[in-house]
Amino acid sequence: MLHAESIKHAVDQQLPAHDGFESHMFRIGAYNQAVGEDSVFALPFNDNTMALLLLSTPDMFDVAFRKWVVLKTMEFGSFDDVAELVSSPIQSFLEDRLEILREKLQKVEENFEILHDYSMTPQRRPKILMQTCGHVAGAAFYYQPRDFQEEGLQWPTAGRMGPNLKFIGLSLHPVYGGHFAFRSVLIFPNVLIPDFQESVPRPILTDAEEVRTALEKFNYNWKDSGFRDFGNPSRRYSTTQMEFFGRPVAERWEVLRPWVEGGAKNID
Ligand code: B12
Repeated sequence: MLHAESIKHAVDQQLPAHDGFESHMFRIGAYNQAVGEDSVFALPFNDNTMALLLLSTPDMFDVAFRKWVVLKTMEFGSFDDVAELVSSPIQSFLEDRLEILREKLQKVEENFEILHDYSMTPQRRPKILMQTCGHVAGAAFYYQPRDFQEEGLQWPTAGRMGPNLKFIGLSLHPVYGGHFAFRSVLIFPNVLIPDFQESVPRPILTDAEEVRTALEKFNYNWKDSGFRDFGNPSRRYSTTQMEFFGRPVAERWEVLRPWVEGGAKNID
């Protein structure tokens, strides 16, 4: 366990809370049990294998990413040049941070794999289900639609989601409500933690009707970010951040222009 703690410590030093990161430990077996041992989502590691779930809180965007955008603008010469050359800014920012983490981690534990929220198999299936990881690691309570269906209640209403979209579940964080995102999972195949007991996630909402409303907001109106406010979060995304994540990818850079061109009055 000492080795596992020192790995977590190294990760938390590279991705600290003041830069908007959190890490949560769990055993792969706890995840596999939740998704189903025989499910296509089960991960091929020993049950006792150590894993660390990384998530981002409001400060990742509003503090760390913002600094990165300013530095990149200086490096490339202008905001327009960065916007043209970097097509996925959040992904690039995270890759930069994870690259540094990778180097530092080598000194503590050489063997590890990283899966991201966007990692897909060749069949376009997610390699890992982040909301399930969040729940089993005790980081955020995962509200699944099927747990809130009741007899005689036709819910969710059929046909309201777009083509090929499912009515999906929502995770809520005890401090940030929906103002956070899952990012990556680090898996350490050589580190076994059989005695580790995952934290139990704290239920955030108690009323089933409120859960259904939160899930509807998340599935039907996610662009206005209203779903993020369920559970009375004590820290929230800035207006810039909500606007950024509510826009299509191609329009996102424009939201950031005031950070480098607008001066202090545009900072929220
Ligand atoms: C595919 C996907 C999409 C697709 C399709 C969405 C759809 N509506 O159909 C697209 C690209 C459109 C999309 C859009 C968005 N997404 Co999306 N998406 C995903 C992704 C990659 C996979 C989800 C998935 O397919 N799950 C598969 C199903 C089968 O999983 P499941 O229902 O949970 O089933 C498992 C559990 O039930 C488990 N299980 C069984 N029993 C038990 C018991 C317990 C106790 C537990 C814990 C588990 C468990 O076993 C099942 C599998 O065998 C995840 C990231 C990830 N890698 O997980 C993000 C994710 C779900 N999306 C997220 C978000 C925020 C969004 C957007 C709002 C993003 C945006 N700003 O653009 C939008 C709109 C969301 C919406 N409501 O539609 C967040 C949700 C965060 C949260 N707080 O919950 C995630 C987690 C990404 C992240 N980085 O945080 N998304």
